[in-house]
Amino acid sequence: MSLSIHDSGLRAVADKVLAGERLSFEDGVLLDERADLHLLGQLANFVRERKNGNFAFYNTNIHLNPTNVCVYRCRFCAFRADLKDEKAYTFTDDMLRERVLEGRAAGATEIHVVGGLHHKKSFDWYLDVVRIIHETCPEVHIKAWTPVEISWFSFITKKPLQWILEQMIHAGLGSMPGGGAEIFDEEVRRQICEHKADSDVWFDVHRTAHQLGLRSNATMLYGHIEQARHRIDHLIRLRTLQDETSGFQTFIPLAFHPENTELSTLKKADGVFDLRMVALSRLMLDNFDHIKAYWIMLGQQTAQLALSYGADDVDGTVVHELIYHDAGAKTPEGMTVEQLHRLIHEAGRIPVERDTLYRKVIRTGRDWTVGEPLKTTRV
Ligand code: V47
Ligand code: SF4
Repeated sequence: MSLSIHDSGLRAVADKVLAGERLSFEDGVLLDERADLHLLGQLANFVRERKNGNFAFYNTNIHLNPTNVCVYRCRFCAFRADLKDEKAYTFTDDMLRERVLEGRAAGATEIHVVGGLHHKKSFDWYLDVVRIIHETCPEVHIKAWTPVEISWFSFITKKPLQWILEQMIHAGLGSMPGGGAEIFDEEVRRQICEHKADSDVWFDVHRTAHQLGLRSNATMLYGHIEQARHRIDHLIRLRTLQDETSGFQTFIPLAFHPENTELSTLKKADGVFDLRMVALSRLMLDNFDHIKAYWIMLGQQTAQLALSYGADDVDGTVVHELIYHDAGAKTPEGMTVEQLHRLIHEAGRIPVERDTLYRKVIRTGRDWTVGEPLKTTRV
């Protein structure tokens, strides 16, 4: 690949990428602060195609946020409510069954479950959320709870994280989503979400989950008060745990949406910032197989572009998303498989439906079987 780069520092970093060498913290900060979008995109696309060829993955999924009542008050969150708020809600068992049956009727292979930390609900209630979903549709994969929730369950039961995860697995938990990561830097975290699980706890939960055989995802919330050094530190902390466990599947950079939050005076990240974050993630996370351009958050057009800036996955049909829509996201609340196919084809990529564990889905209408895990080149 021929690149015209005049800055000798950036040239050295680009040479490392092309040679498949790992980037350091300093390399990452240099790229974040000095590389233009075009260079980041060219390098990230090179790595993306080396790992995942021309494929772009999606899944057929549905979201369920069982309650928005939450004891915490993260400053970036527009979703949470106090118990007595007009917008507070909590699902009944019948509502859970109805939601999963609705997903099943639409052919969903996955249900993504996260919510608030409801101080009047016991651990058994949260366990029952998983159990009821699993008993209603055992074939649907349950991707549920962030370390913030798992550590809350540990706090209210006084039981170790491992015990909590084992109970959840027994009830039907299949994997964990990537939320609750925000920014790991302790000072930034103190300013945006002071009381909730700290970064050590976040990593303890994922490490324990990986040791129990669960796969999980990881995220980073960018575009608020953090700076380049915090973003790169965040990515390197994730890369370090991945070296140890290989349990992460996908990384999802998440742009902060300020509307209806305590940080509403901040400006939302623009498309250039979004694409830069997708590309930087691809370049720093050399041991992650997949980078997800979450279309709900990016918008469909930026998600299409992101497929040439390092991303190889667009998430899924995502029916019933609330966290971003409460914070002002203007994207639709869901997309059909046909729309996702069109989005991916128009971006020049080949759509492949995957299940949560990145196995190829072979579909007949609303029913499916899965093939072998899809091959990604580890370089
Ligand atoms: O942890 C909350 C973020 C996350 C806002 O694993 C906000 O496949 C922007 O983790 N503006 C939850 N972001 C969503 C999440 C996720 C999404 C899609 C796929 C997967 C996966 C995981 O959303 C939270 C927080 O970082 N968030 N409020 C907001 N106003
Ligand atoms: Fe609660 Fe999660 Fe919102 Fe924080 S981000 S206030 S933990 S629902």
